[in-house]
Amino acid sequence: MTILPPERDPEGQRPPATTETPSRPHPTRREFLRHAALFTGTVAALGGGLTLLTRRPGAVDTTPGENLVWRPDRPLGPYDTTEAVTPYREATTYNNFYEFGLGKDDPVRLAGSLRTRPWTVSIDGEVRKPQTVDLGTLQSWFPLEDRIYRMRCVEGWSMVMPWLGFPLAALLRRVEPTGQAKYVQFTALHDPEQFPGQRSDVLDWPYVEGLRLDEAMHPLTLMAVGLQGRVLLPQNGAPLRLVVPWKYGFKSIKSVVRITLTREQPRTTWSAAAPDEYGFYANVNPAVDHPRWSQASERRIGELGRRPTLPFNGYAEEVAHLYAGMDLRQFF
Ligand SMILES: Nc1nc2c(c(=O)[nH]1)N[C@H]1C(S)=C(S)[C@@H](COP(=O)(O)O)O[C@H]1N2
Ligand SMILES: [Mo]
Repeated sequence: MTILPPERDPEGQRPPATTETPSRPHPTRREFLRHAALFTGTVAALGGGLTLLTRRPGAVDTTPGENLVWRPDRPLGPYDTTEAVTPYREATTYNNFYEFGLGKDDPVRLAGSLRTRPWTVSIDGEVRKPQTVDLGTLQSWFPLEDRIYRMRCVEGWSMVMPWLGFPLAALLRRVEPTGQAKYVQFTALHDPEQFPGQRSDVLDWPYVEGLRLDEAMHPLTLMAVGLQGRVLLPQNGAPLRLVVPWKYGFKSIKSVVRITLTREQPRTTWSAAAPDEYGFYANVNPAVDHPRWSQASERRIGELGRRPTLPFNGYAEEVAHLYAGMDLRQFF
């Protein structure tokens, strides 16, 4: 398979990350949000060449991530998309992970500073069996499943990601939510030694996200430990990240260290940072524009041009019932 070099900043005409000198004062949150508006949006179609996408990534090599047990030729499951998988190189070099910085290539450049082993995850709050477990132990509880999902960033680009992971529902059942549990909060690692981006205050660290319990229990909701047959790389949220494919990408929190079941709707990083722009639900909805840009279409990384965005990112049949009677326009 031919893999073209990663596109440089296809979403905007931001200068290369090297011009962001560390001596520059940290942008305030307002500045950052304004910048984000400039970086995203209209010039998407200029990026990229025509990348030849294969239906299946084919042979799995062992670098840079270790192999996981993966069967690229397995029959497709009910939740898999048959759309072309985004080349591994693109999926691992064009990332949003503000703990490493704001640039799309900051995560891959700086990923070496994250130590993903040993790693422990605490599960607490409204559960009968709260516990803190080593990731290896946690993983040994569940068989890994292979899911090929669409991923749609609120910035207007998307990818197709073959994840390896286990349903969050399996983990939640194991810790036995109490009758009071209504929501799940996820917390990412907070360690400025390992995450250079946390030395600036562009966001309130740690990054936190949340789901309603029924969303968390939905079979589509995955805790991923691998991507395209390899152990998850730091830039994709190693060693454990949430994947909620019908919601904008920012809900799929990376490098999770804590899962807390709560009675009240938990705080989430982006809705707290800009409540007029990002909501708790954040379901992909082409009919509701972000205040500063349209959500009607998206650019699939590796493709030319734009394609229409689908309600619930194409998973309406699976998840629309979760929101029956709710005002879909509130979702920002
Ligand atoms: N902890 C953490 N998780 C995060 C982010 C982040 O900055 N920090 N960015 C989010 C956003 S905006 C997107 S689009 C996806 C990107 O996932 P990917 O880089 O694996 O494609 O991760 C999400 N998870
Ligand atoms: Mo995103």
